[in-house]
Amino acid sequence: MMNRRQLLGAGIGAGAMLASAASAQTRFRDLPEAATTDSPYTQVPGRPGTGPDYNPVVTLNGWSLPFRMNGNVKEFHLVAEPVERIMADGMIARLWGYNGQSTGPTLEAVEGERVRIYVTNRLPEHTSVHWHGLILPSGMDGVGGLSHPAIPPGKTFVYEFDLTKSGTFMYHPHADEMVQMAMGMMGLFIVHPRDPAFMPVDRDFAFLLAAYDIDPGTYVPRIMEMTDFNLWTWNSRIFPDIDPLVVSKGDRVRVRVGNLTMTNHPIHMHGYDFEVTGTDGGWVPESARWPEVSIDIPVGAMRAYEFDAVHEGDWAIHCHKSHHTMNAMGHDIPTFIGTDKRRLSRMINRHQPGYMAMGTAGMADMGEMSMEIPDNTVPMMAGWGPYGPLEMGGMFSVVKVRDGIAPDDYSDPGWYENPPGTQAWEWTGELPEHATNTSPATILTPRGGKRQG
Ligand SMILES: [Cu+2]
Repeated sequence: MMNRRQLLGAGIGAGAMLASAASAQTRFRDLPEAATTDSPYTQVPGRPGTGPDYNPVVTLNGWSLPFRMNGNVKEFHLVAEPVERIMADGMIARLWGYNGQSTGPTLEAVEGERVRIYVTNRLPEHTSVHWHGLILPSGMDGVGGLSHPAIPPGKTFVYEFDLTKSGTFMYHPHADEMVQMAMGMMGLFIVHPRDPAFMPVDRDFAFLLAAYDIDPGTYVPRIMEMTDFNLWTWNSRIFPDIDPLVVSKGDRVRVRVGNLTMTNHPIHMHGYDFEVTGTDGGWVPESARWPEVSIDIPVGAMRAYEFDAVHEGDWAIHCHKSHHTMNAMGHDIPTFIGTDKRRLSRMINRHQPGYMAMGTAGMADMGEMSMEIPDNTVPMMAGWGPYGPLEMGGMFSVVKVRDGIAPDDYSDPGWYENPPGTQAWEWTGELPEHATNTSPATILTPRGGKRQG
């Protein structure tokens, strides 16, 4: 069963594949066609029809860039340009990105291949592309002014190098870097192992952590912000509109997470322990792995972790910094917990009948009510589950593990139905007396002790 977004995603995914077929026909032209998409939905790539085989990565709310083989060289065409990104229903961001989207498309190739990447600059200023983590000639490293002159607006540069190792890498500008990354310019570069039997997985997910500061009612990020961001995204997408990670029970699953924000993000997944199997430096040998349930992704780094999907259910996956699972919010609000504002509310209501005192019993009411919000923003807490509001935003999604999902099926299976007797329930009987500890033997500093004297 596909919902609207997956139909859209699938449709445009098929379009991207047509574009790929079309680009194969133009292989003898000078410049490969630059595929583009306006879809913010996950587009599941098909297996490569040409070049060495690999099991493609599924980029959450993203896509993989079509390529063409030119002899033995795999050719891509990246276009740096202004884009509009639908971060969530009701929220558009005017960003800079690649080939129609921010974050940019994922590049996928195979260890040992030679790649030729055409980069066309349609930005109003110069740019460059740095290939984070890849081992390549100094002149291909993409640091504007150091490795080569920056790419002027309107010009196309070519990067060409051999992929000497497999792993998860990233690309981003190294020219006016602070501005261009704050505007959303980044993407993933996946190099698959030459040997398909090396660390195979059934499902291979990838996403980039990206943070923006976009005031409610506006569209362009405040590029000078250094710490106080208000939109914490996975691939420039926020909950409740980050697609779920759909998995069939028994699958071996890899999740690759890259961090191009300015702070660390402890990514926590419920229901499992897992092992970190890769960094942007390479694969982690089995003897050096240990079990985790959260993995901190440092700034400018990537981690890949793996698990066997043996536990059915709906399992939250999120950044464990609780402010990073919120959408646009102010941080300079006083705490009202424990304050009785009833009399104040009555007084204000005489002048402003709609006024409600909020926050006196926590802020969960924010998740349920539909307050009027400015144009082009999203509520701070959002998302409804089968049992009520999820009260989440930002960097949050759900790993959905179900029995018998077809290998290529990533469509949302709906909410998990917990088997009878396996769900927390309300107790309505007598409560046992709760334990207290008033024994003098266990009180280290007795009340009325000597200090008072
Ligand atoms: Cu975070």
